[in-house]
Parts: sequence; structure tokens; C-alpha cells
Amino acid sequence: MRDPVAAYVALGANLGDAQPTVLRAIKAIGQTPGVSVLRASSLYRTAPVESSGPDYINAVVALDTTLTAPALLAALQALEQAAGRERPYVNAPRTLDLDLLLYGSARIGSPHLTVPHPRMDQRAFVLVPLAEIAPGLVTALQLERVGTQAVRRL
Ligand code: PH2
Ligand code: MG
Ligand code: MG
Repeated sequence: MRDPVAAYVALGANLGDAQPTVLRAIKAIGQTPGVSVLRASSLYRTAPVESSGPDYINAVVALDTTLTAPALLAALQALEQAAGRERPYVNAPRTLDLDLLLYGSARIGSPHLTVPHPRMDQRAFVLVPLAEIAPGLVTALQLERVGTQAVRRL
């Protein structure tokens, strides 16, 4: 059996009933074989960043997983599909977005998966919930740089 790896996943939704969708997704991630949710951040209401439509509901979860990064990605994508995710264009409003932020200390650059997530540093809707559950992973300077983006803890 592989040693468990600490991973972090960002959740986002701004179509349909976003708040219950995100809460259900946190539960579903924890029910995935080979995945335990160790911590879940609060939910945050956030203004769309380079996107459109209603405000988003965002959160971040900390996992322990025995899945490989590609297997974890596939499991997350299956949950997005089950929530009715469509991809009409880049950054389109979405029923559910599950992004793998960090997978242990791995640096991954494959056509399907880039870890650490390449845009996480530019997004308060990721850094603020991540800092809530893993303060050692986010610096004050990183938070300051995204300080103009509106995020409201629910
Ligand atoms: N996700 C995006 C683009 N913009 N803005 C907010 N507030 N929250 C998101 O989750 C989000 C976004 C692409 O995945
Ligand atoms: Mg995303
Ligand atoms: Mg995504």
C-alpha cells in the first residue's frame, strides 16, 4: 500500500444552488475510496475573477490520499461531471469546479495536470480558505498581493 500523501483541493461553484453543491462535494470527496478529508475550510462568497455570472461559493479541503495524483484528478473530475459540469468556454460559470492545488511536495507538469496549481497565487478565493486550514502554507505577503479581491467568509 502506498504511503498517504497530503493534498489540497479547491472547490468553486457559481451556477445553481452553489452552497449545497459545495457542501455535498466536500462529503463526496471524503467518500472517495483512498481519500480522507482531514480539514475543510469555511465557505466563502467571492466575486468572479476573470469569470462571469453570480458570485462564487469557494472552499478548500485538506486530504490524505493513497491515490496517485492522476487518479485523484480523475476522481475529482468524475464528481464535477456528476454535478452537471459543462465546459462551454474557459472560465465559464460552473456548477462545480474541483482543482487539485497541491499533492505533497510534487511538482507535476503534464498535459492534463499542473501542480502546484499555476494560478493559485493570484487568487484570494484559493489563498484565503487555504490559509484558514493550513496557515503554514500561505504567507502574509501572498495574502496581501490578492487583498483587493472580495472574499466574504460565510
Ligand atoms: N474559478 C475560476 C475563475 N474565476 N472566481 C471566483 N471567485 N471563484 C472561482 O472558483 C473561480 C473564479 C476558474 O476556475
Ligand atoms: Mg478552477
Ligand atoms: Mg478546474
